[in-house]
Amino acid sequence: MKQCWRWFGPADTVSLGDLHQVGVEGIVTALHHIPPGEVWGKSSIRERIEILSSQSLGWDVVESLPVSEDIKTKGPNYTAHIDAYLKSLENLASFGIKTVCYNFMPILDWTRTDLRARQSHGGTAMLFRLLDFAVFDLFILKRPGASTDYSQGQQEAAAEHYKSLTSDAKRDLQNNIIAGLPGANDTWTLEQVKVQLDRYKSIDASVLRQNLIDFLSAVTPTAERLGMRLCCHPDDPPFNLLGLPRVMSSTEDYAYILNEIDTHANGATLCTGSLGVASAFDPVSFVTRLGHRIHFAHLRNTKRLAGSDPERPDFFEAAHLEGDTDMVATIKSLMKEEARRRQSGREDWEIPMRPDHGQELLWDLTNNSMPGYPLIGRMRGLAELRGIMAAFGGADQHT
Ligand code: DNO
Repeated sequence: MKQCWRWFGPADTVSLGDLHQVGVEGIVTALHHIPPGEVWGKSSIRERIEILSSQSLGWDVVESLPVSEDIKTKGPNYTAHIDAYLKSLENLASFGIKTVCYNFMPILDWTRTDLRARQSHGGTAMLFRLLDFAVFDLFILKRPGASTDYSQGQQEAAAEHYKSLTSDAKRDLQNNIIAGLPGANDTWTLEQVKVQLDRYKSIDASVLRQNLIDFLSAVTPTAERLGMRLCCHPDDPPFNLLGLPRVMSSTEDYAYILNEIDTHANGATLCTGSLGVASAFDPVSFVTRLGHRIHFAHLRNTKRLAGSDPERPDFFEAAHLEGDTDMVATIKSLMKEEARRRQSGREDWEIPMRPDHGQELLWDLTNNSMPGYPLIGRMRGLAELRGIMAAFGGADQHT
């Protein structure tokens, strides 16, 4: 697998030059300053490529070319935003950039309630706790109808918990959830979330799934002609939040979408950390069933905690080899898939991966690292994942 690294552009706290010491082989980045729905112009793309190449690095994966809320909801700017998406794909392809990640989560991208939960080793990890989320939903956002999403017991526990929070803790919780974690398409205020929620009033899972299919029907012919690979990122966490539907939460969800739009240009980002929160998820069977359409892998581990709802478990981001996902088996199956691709002569045999997220460790704790994206924690993750890849001896071993 190609060992890539997510870099957020010139504002990133990690410098590109340092990545050589980490052993990074390729870069995952995006033009985060361009709002969803606008065209990524050639000069902006060229500028980013030049920054990377000045450090002898290339742009392997776009993460993400964001899909706007107007596309997800078929809002008034639908056609203009689809046209902009197509133009951005054309512009990226003109520089040879072929792999493009996106997600189809309504309003919120990845969601955590605590960005820095202290671990027994002294570092920190990110955490999702349904109780905290319920506090936000019921008492901070005060979403109409929210109570139907929580049992009587959960509502009472949330009310108690809310009373115990200081105003700083309430503000932090709100920011963690809606102010946008690194890489999220949008940052929202409470009022804006309410406006967005209104747009989803008549959108249930089947409508959202159809909107995803319509988006893919509109963009994959162009992607196919340009030899590009779109790869949808799963819902994180893989269950509904704020009463909104989520439609890319399981292997079945992927199988359905990949089958509906059955072209190589319509692929998957396998994110073990997102999908692995569901106890039913089996990464090896995901790779066995859908491996030929995996265009990008996020390798990360989560550990479920005893929460209040088995369908919406609490979890924290464990070290890369320590969570519920069997990372050794996952990497082995991905490397077998690479070997199959080589045998069949596929030019895109090598799957770009990145060590997704990391715990904050050592230097990270005092260096303002971005939530989920610290240097040392990710470096530890990459080193461990790389060790597994080396143990399997590269793709040649599997031919
Ligand atoms: C979080 C990321 C996500 C991901 C998007 C893809 O760390 O994995 O924000 O980039 O969902 O569009």
